[in-house]
Amino acid sequence: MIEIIVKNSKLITLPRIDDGIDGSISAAENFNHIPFAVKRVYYIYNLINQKAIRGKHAHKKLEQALFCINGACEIGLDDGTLHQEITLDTPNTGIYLGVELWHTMKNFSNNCILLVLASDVYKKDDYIRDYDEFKKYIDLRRRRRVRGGNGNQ
Ligand code: T46
Repeated sequence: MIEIIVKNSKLITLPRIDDGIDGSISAAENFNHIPFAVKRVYYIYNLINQKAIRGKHAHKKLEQALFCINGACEIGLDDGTLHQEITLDTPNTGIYLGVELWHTMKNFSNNCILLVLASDVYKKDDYIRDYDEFKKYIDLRRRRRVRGGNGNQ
Protein backbone atom coordinates (compact mmCIF):
# COMPACT_ATOMS: atom_id res chain seq x y z
CA MET A 1 0.00 0.00 0.00
CA ILE A 2 1.47 3.37 -1.04
CA GLU A 3 1.61 6.07 1.62
CA ILE A 4 1.48 9.67 0.45
CA ILE A 5 3.66 11.92 2.60
CA VAL A 6 3.64 15.19 0.62
CA LYS A 7 1.10 17.92 1.28
CA ASN A 8 -2.03 18.42 -0.81
CA SER A 9 -2.10 14.89 -2.17
CA LYS A 10 -3.70 11.57 -1.36
CA LEU A 11 -4.45 8.24 -2.96
CA ILE A 12 -7.80 7.73 -4.65
CA THR A 13 -9.19 4.23 -4.93
CA LEU A 14 -12.11 3.87 -7.30
CA PRO A 15 -14.55 1.01 -6.98
CA ARG A 16 -13.82 -1.86 -9.35
CA ILE A 17 -16.68 -3.96 -10.61
CA ASP A 18 -15.45 -7.20 -12.13
CA ASP A 19 -17.45 -9.08 -14.71
CA GLY A 20 -15.07 -12.02 -14.82
CA ILE A 21 -13.73 -12.68 -18.31
CA ASP A 22 -16.03 -9.91 -19.62
CA GLY A 23 -13.94 -7.17 -18.07
CA SER A 24 -14.08 -4.60 -15.29
CA ILE A 25 -15.59 -1.15 -14.73
CA SER A 26 -14.37 1.67 -12.51
CA ALA A 27 -16.25 4.95 -12.13
CA ALA A 28 -15.41 8.30 -10.51
CA GLU A 29 -18.02 10.72 -9.15
CA ASN A 30 -17.56 14.40 -8.23
CA PHE A 31 -17.22 14.98 -4.47
CA ASN A 32 -17.49 11.27 -3.84
CA HIS A 33 -14.32 9.65 -5.17
CA ILE A 34 -12.97 12.90 -6.65
CA PRO A 35 -12.70 15.75 -4.09
CA PHE A 36 -13.74 18.48 -6.59
CA ALA A 37 -16.09 19.04 -9.52
CA VAL A 38 -14.50 17.85 -12.75
CA LYS A 39 -14.52 20.52 -15.49
CA ARG A 40 -11.99 19.01 -17.87
CA VAL A 41 -10.72 15.58 -18.84
CA TYR A 42 -7.51 14.99 -20.77
CA TYR A 43 -5.23 12.05 -21.36
CA ILE A 44 -1.57 11.60 -22.18
CA TYR A 45 -0.67 8.76 -24.55
CA ASN A 46 1.61 7.84 -27.48
CA LEU A 47 4.54 7.69 -25.08
CA ILE A 48 6.98 6.24 -27.58
CA ASN A 49 9.96 7.93 -25.91
CA GLN A 50 10.21 6.05 -22.64
CA LYS A 51 12.74 8.62 -21.42
CA ALA A 52 10.14 11.37 -21.67
CA ILE A 53 9.81 13.53 -18.58
CA ARG A 54 6.58 15.53 -18.49
CA GLY A 55 5.10 17.91 -15.97
CA LYS A 56 7.94 19.82 -14.24
CA HIS A 57 5.52 22.43 -12.98
CA ALA A 58 3.05 23.22 -10.19
CA HIS A 59 -0.43 24.71 -10.25
CA LYS A 60 -1.65 27.68 -8.22
CA LYS A 61 -5.35 26.81 -8.12
CA LEU A 62 -5.94 23.75 -10.29
CA GLU A 63 -6.78 20.45 -8.59
CA GLN A 64 -6.38 17.21 -10.50
CA ALA A 65 -6.74 13.45 -10.21
CA LEU A 66 -4.35 11.21 -12.15
CA PHE A 67 -5.08 7.62 -13.16
CA CYS A 68 -2.84 5.39 -15.24
CA ILE A 69 -5.60 3.48 -17.01
CA ASN A 70 -3.20 1.42 -19.12
CA GLY A 71 0.43 0.48 -18.54
CA ALA A 72 2.49 2.23 -15.89
CA CYS A 73 4.33 5.44 -15.08
CA GLU A 74 6.00 7.15 -12.16
CA ILE A 75 4.76 10.38 -10.61
CA GLY A 76 7.21 12.59 -8.71
CA LEU A 77 5.62 14.84 -6.07
CA ASP A 78 7.38 17.70 -4.31
CA ASP A 79 5.68 20.09 -1.87
CA GLY A 80 8.80 22.20 -1.43
CA THR A 81 9.87 20.23 1.65
CA LEU A 82 9.10 16.57 1.00
CA HIS A 83 9.57 14.64 -2.20
CA GLN A 84 8.33 11.20 -3.23
CA GLU A 85 7.95 8.99 -6.27
CA ILE A 86 4.82 6.95 -6.79
CA THR A 87 4.28 4.24 -9.37
CA LEU A 88 0.84 4.24 -10.94
CA ASP A 89 0.07 0.90 -12.56
CA THR A 90 -3.44 0.00 -11.44
CA PRO A 91 -6.38 1.52 -13.37
CA ASN A 92 -8.57 2.09 -10.31
CA THR A 93 -5.83 3.61 -8.12
CA GLY A 94 -5.03 7.26 -8.69
CA ILE A 95 -3.47 10.29 -7.09
CA TYR A 96 -5.16 13.49 -6.01
CA LEU A 97 -2.84 16.30 -7.08
CA GLY A 98 -3.79 19.39 -5.12
CA VAL A 99 -2.47 22.92 -5.47
CA GLU A 100 1.16 23.99 -5.03
CA LEU A 101 2.70 20.60 -5.75
CA TRP A 102 5.65 20.39 -8.11
CA HIS A 103 5.10 17.25 -10.17
CA THR A 104 6.80 15.20 -12.85
CA MET A 105 5.66 12.18 -14.84
CA LYS A 106 8.29 9.76 -16.14
CA ASN A 107 9.28 6.10 -16.68
CA PHE A 108 6.32 5.57 -18.96
CA SER A 109 5.63 2.10 -20.30
CA ASN A 110 5.05 2.35 -24.06
CA ASN A 111 1.38 1.43 -23.63
CA CYS A 112 0.83 4.00 -20.87
CA ILE A 113 -2.34 6.07 -20.92
CA LEU A 114 -2.50 8.67 -18.16
CA LEU A 115 -6.03 9.95 -17.60
CA VAL A 116 -6.37 13.30 -15.82
CA LEU A 117 -9.51 14.80 -14.30
CA ALA A 118 -9.16 18.53 -13.66
CA SER A 119 -11.12 21.08 -11.62
CA ASP A 120 -10.91 23.80 -14.28
CA VAL A 121 -10.44 24.46 -17.95
CA TYR A 122 -6.91 24.97 -19.29
CA LYS A 123 -5.44 28.23 -17.99
CA LYS A 124 -1.85 29.01 -18.92
CA ASP A 125 -1.50 31.52 -16.06
CA ASP A 126 -2.14 28.85 -13.43
CA TYR A 127 1.18 27.11 -14.18
CA ILE A 128 4.45 27.73 -12.33
CA ARG A 129 7.09 26.24 -14.63
CA ASP A 130 10.25 27.36 -12.83
CA TYR A 131 11.28 25.48 -9.68
CA ASP A 132 12.88 28.51 -7.96
CA GLU A 133 9.74 30.53 -8.66
CA PHE A 134 7.67 27.65 -7.18
CA LYS A 135 9.77 27.72 -3.99
CA LYS A 136 9.38 31.50 -3.68
CA TYR A 137 5.62 31.23 -4.32
CA ILE A 138 5.00 28.61 -1.63
CA ASP A 139 7.28 30.40 0.89
CA LEU A 140 5.28 33.60 0.35
CA ARG A 141 1.97 31.74 0.77
CA ARG A 142 3.28 30.09 3.94
CA ARG A 143 4.40 33.44 5.41
CA ARG A 144 0.99 34.96 4.65
CA ARG A 145 -0.78 32.05 6.34
CA VAL A 146 1.45 32.38 9.45
CA ARG A 147 0.64 36.11 9.60
CA GLY A 148 -3.04 35.15 9.74
CA GLY A 149 -4.13 35.93 6.19
CA ASN A 150 -5.73 33.31 4.04
CA GLY A 151 -2.83 33.41 1.59
CA ASN A 152 -5.06 34.47 -1.26
CA GLN A 153 -3.80 38.02 -1.63
C1 T46 B 1 -0.48 18.66 -15.45
C2 T46 B 1 0.06 17.35 -15.91
C3 T46 B 1 -0.35 16.21 -15.02
C4 T46 B 1 -3.80 22.33 -23.80
O1 T46 B 1 -3.90 23.10 -24.77
N1 T46 B 1 -4.91 22.01 -23.08
C5 T46 B 1 -4.86 21.18 -22.00
O2 T46 B 1 -5.90 20.93 -21.38
C6 T46 B 1 -3.59 20.63 -21.63
C7 T46 B 1 -3.47 19.71 -20.42
C8 T46 B 1 -2.49 20.97 -22.36
N2 T46 B 1 -2.60 21.81 -23.44
C9 T46 B 1 -1.39 22.12 -24.23
C10 T46 B 1 -0.43 23.06 -23.54
C11 T46 B 1 0.90 22.67 -24.12
O3 T46 B 1 1.11 23.35 -25.33
O4 T46 B 1 -0.67 20.91 -24.45
C12 T46 B 1 0.73 21.18 -24.45
C13 T46 B 1 1.44 20.26 -23.47
O5 T46 B 1 1.10 20.63 -22.13
P1 T46 B 1 2.10 20.44 -20.92
O6 T46 B 1 3.49 20.65 -21.34
O7 T46 B 1 1.59 21.26 -19.77
O8 T46 B 1 1.89 18.87 -20.61
P2 T46 B 1 2.36 18.05 -19.34
O9 T46 B 1 2.15 16.63 -19.67
O10 T46 B 1 3.70 18.48 -18.89
O11 T46 B 1 1.34 18.49 -18.17
C14 T46 B 1 -0.02 18.09 -18.22
C15 T46 B 1 -0.94 19.26 -17.85
O12 T46 B 1 -0.69 20.37 -18.75
C16 T46 B 1 -0.68 19.74 -16.45
O13 T46 B 1 -1.71 20.62 -16.03
O14 T46 B 1 -0.62 18.90 -14.26
O15 T46 B 1 -0.25 17.03 -17.27
